[in-house]
Amino acid sequence: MGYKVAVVGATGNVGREMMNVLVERSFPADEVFAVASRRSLGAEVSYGDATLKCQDLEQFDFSKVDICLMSAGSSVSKVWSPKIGAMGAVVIDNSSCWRYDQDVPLIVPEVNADAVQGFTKKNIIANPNCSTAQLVVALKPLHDAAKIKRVVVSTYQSVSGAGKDAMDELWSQTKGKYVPGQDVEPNKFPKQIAFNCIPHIDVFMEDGFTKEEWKMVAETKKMLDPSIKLTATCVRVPVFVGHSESVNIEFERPITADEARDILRDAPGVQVVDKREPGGYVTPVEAAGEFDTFVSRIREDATVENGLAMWIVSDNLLKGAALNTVQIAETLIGRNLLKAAA
Ligand code: 11C
Repeated sequence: MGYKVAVVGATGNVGREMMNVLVERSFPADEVFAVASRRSLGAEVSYGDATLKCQDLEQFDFSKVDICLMSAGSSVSKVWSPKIGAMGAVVIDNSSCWRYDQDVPLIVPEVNADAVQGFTKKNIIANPNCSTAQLVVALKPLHDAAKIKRVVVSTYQSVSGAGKDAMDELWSQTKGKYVPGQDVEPNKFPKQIAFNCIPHIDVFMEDGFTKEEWKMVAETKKMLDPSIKLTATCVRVPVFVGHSESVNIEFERPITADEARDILRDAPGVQVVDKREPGGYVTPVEAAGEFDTFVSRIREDATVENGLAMWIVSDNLLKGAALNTVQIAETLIGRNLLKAAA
């Protein structure tokens, strides 16, 4: 017997990808429900060959589902995840609302699958921020091998991380640059995104870092090791899908670029593409639509002791969101932690 699954926020970028990933991975679902706010009532989303009509979040009976994949933003999750959890469904939430709650596990299955057991306190499991998910997938096997002391990361994040309207803004603003009188003013972004880069994602914090940068620190510590020091600069770039990261890592023990390449080749969820020639690396265009995280440009960084530099790219809507959420559900099933309702 399979599971009954609700996807909340089904009409968003991530919600639609959740539907696709459930199908692509042959998730053992008997029934899948598309749920969204009243605004999207009646909207249709694809689930394989089927078309599902969105049901109203306020009216939906969550007691009939086993798992709720939630991608409706923090304010919706704050109200609804505890209610849905109390009705017996396990909520796997893609927002930042529950990630830092000590009673809620924050999970990337390749990194800390064992921590998933802690979900029973609230019946909620958190999915990390997209830029952290792809980073820790690559850091974990290297940390196991040579113990990471410090990480310096600069991100090049695609506009899909900011939602469908943000993708539309990049598209129309880019076209508008070529058509006299059709200039599109910044709206979703604080500055022009077409043909530009913006060193600002999420809100500013008191210390001058942005919340996106803070999330990378807090989430890496929670999932991988609180002793790791990490500093981030997060930048929005005019790319539709796929986040890229330039990463410098300082280890406690020596590790060569060749050793790191071999370790990463064996790591789950990672592909190494690292030919030292033109095009011998992965860019976001190639990573889009792929489940794996790609690591390229691995080299020794002689400016610090035991240093490595690398380039990490992944589909932010997949490993950074929908795929990881479904993998968490698969982890629960694989460990017999999820019971299908009769
Ligand atoms: C972005 N990383 O690219 C963000 C999107 O905390 O889940 C995801 C925000 C989050 O804008």
